[in-house]
This record gives sequence, structure tokens and C-alpha cells, in this order.
Amino acid sequence: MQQILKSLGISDVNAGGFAGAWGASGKAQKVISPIDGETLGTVTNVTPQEFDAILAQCHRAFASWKLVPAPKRGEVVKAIGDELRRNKAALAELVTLEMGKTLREGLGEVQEMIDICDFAVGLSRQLYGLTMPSERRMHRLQEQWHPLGVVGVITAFNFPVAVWSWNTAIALVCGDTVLWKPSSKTPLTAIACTKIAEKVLRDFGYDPAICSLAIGKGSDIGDLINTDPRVALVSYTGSVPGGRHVGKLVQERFGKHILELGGNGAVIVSEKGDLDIAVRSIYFGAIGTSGQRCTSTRRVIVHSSIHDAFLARLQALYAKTPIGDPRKNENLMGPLVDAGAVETMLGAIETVKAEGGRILCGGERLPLPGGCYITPCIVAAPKDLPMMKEETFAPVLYVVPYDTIEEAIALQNSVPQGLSSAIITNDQRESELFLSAAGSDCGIANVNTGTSGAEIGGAFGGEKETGGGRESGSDAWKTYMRRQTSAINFSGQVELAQGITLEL
Ligand code: UN1
Repeated sequence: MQQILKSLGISDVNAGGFAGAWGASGKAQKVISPIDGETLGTVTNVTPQEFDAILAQCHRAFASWKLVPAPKRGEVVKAIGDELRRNKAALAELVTLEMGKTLREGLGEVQEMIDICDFAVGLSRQLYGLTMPSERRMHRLQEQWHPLGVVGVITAFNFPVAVWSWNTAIALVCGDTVLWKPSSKTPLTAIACTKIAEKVLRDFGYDPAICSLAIGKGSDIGDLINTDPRVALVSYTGSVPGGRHVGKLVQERFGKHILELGGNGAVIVSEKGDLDIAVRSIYFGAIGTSGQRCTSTRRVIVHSSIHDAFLARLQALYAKTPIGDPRKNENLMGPLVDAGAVETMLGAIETVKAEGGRILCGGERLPLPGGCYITPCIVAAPKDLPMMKEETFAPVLYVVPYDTIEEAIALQNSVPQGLSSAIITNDQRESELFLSAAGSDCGIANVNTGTSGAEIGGAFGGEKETGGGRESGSDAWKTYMRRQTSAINFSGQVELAQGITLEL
């Protein structure tokens, strides 16, 4: 373990602030691994004064970075991707140590980082604007995309490195600088990533403050990011209440924001679908990352004719789920992130019971070191179970029967969140209905694959209480840039649009 930490530049005591130089003199916090309760290191938070200096430096760095040609900025992102390739195993292990996901998922998370770097490198030559025909003679109408400014990236514990990379790789090629505030639960992975970016930026001779870091509480450092007009865009990943707060503060000053908030993923299992595909994809979607993805499968809406057969197969898998040290390859589920998360899950299960849900299996604390291990839970739920509308960030899966596809889609859409959804069917009419305007209301709607594990090439995000933001692939980059529309007159005369005349 010591070797991994050392190879990523992590010491016993680490400063949680960076904008060209490392330093932070605020409160020190111990970082405890949920795997066994062991201390991984100590991190000092930045003070509000230090934050101000960090932001000033990051903002200054924007002035020169925005002038670097985009394909040159892409070269930096390419080198960050190469550095991530070199450090993939170590960084994945640190992710596992710090937040407890299995190593195979930790490796997947670092792979997402590498993938988005590759995507962004290509994008650095494709930041296309449009030209439009002008209604005036000898005029041209065009749009260009310009760098925006400092992007404040506020991330959650569950994808402690990937979400930073989705934002940072895109922001960098767009000519923005980045100020990162990670979750207080995962500061070490943030320090490791920032050191990787720092090395690359120094190697190229660019200002390392282009990728800055400020570790501290959401209520102080987070709010300084939200309220400071020097931060042009705030990309926030977290809870619905958190996002409501961030959204208000950023809107108040007319900043831009990307909100990636709660999900409540559902899979519709049709009687015309492949049961094996259904069981496997739902199993991974529900227990993967111990149910702590915003894309986790939380609800199964299954046709009543196959309800019992489906449940029997899923329960058999749940019963033999290998749970334990997530560094061991044989384990498919590690701990929850901390003791508080365990309490939340157990509390939610009590509420479910009181509301009329029937616990079919799981939901018990396991006596393993660290105290954060639980068994995954399946609930037989009545259609109107109130808790089904809430996102419990833990492996609690509700199973509900349906009779018609219209009813299934209505159930899928009947929650406040709108991130991820899926249907398992071989019936084209069903899957097309699910993908149509009459279908899923989510930002992600999959066919014959589960709700989680989105690829970076698509735009990632969702509707309703999920916040409406999009990051990662497709044209999500446009939010990270400033659009400029120009009318260019080469006629040698004055001609007003809309046919307005002006006789002087
Ligand atoms: C998240 O849980 O916040 O689609 C992100 C997925 C991952 C990202 C999840 N690619 O499950």
C-alpha cells in the first residue's frame, strides 16, 4: 500500500491546495479506508484566504491558456492520457483503497479517464462552429466557439477520479482552466490526479495552475466556488438538495452550471426479452459499486408472467454474492463508503418495511473489519411504495410486476429523477416505444444492456431532478465554451436586417 501511495506522490501529510505550488494550512483530516478502517494519510484543507489565492492563480492562467491553439491544448490532454495509462494500476488501487469499489471497477474508472482523454484529443481539432446564409447581400453569418474561463469542478466520492477527467479533459481542449473541489471523502485520489496533470503541464512549460485543486468542505470552499464570478462554469456532481443549492447560487450571479444529481435507474424486463441478459445486467447494475452509482439499478419492472422465474434467478445470484475486501479479485462487492452510508441503508430498509415493502433478501450488516459491509437487498414492492421514489445510495433493489408495456413505462417515469433507464426485450415495437417520445423520460435509455456503465462517447446526464446537465462526450463540450455569432458585411454598403430602411 505504501508503495502505491508513494508512486502517486501521496505522503503521510498532504496539502489539499494547488495552483502552481502545493499548500494548505486549514483543518487536517484523516483519510480512512472503508476496506478495514485503516488510515491512508492526512490531508489539510485550504482556508478561504488560500482559496482566494488559488482561484486568482487559476484565473490568471486562463489568460494565456485560452490563446494556445486548441490542437496544441489537445497535445497536453494526450500526454495526460499517456500518464494515466502508465499509472492505471496504481491509481485504480488508490480509488479502491479510498472509496472501496472493487479493483476491477477501479480499473474501469481509470479506463474512463483514458478514454475521455482520447476523445478530447480528437475534439481539439473539431470545435466546429456553423456558418449560416445571411439574409443580406454580400454578408456572411458565422458562429465561433471561444474558451469560457475557469471551470469549477465539484465531484462526489463514488467516481472520485472519472468525473474530474470528463470535465477536465474537455475543459482543457476548450481552453478553460479547472479548479477542482473533490469530495472530502476522497481527497487522496484528487491529489494524485492533480499531480499527474501538474507533471504534464510542467513538462510542456505551461502554467500548472491550469489544473488547480482546493480541498475543503462544500459549505465553505464549495460555496466560494458557487458564488465567485471568476468561476465561469460550475460542474457539480452530487445530491439533489446539493444541486438545488448550487444551481441557485450560480444562477444568482448568472454563471453557467452543469448539474449531475440523483438517479433512480429502472430496468423494464419484458416477457419478450432474454432472461439471462436481464438477470446479469440487473445484478451488475444493482450491486456494482455497492449500489453507489448515480446510474445504479434501483428498480426492476418485470412482466408478471416471468416475475417469479426472474426473481428466483436473481435471488440465487444475490445469495452467493462474494462480499469482502474489494482488492481481492474473487469479491464482487466491497464496503459502502463509510459507516454513515450503512446507517442510511439500514434506516431506509426499516422505512421500506413500514411502508409495506417485503424484504426478500439481504440488508444485513456483515461483521467484517471497518464495519462498512452489508449484504445487497431485494424488496418486493407494491407499485406505490413511497421509498421507491427516493434514491437510497446503497444496494437496495425494488422489484415490481407489470402487465402492459404502457404501464411499465409509466412506472419507470413515475419518479422525480430522470438519469438512467433500460429495457430488456427482443420485440422491436417495444424497444422503439421505449426510446420514443412516449417512452423513457431519462437522459439515458438503453436497450438490452443495463442502466450503469455508460460509455464516455455519449453525453452523460439526465432530466428532472437529475438536473439537466450533460458532460463527457457528444457535443457536451459546447457548455464549456462561449458561443459568438458574427455578421460580416463585405458589401461596402449599409444594409439593415429585417428590411429596415434608414434614409439619412
Ligand atoms: C456516477 O455514478 O456519478 O455510467 C457516474 C456509469 C459510469 C459513470 C457513473 N460511467 O455508471
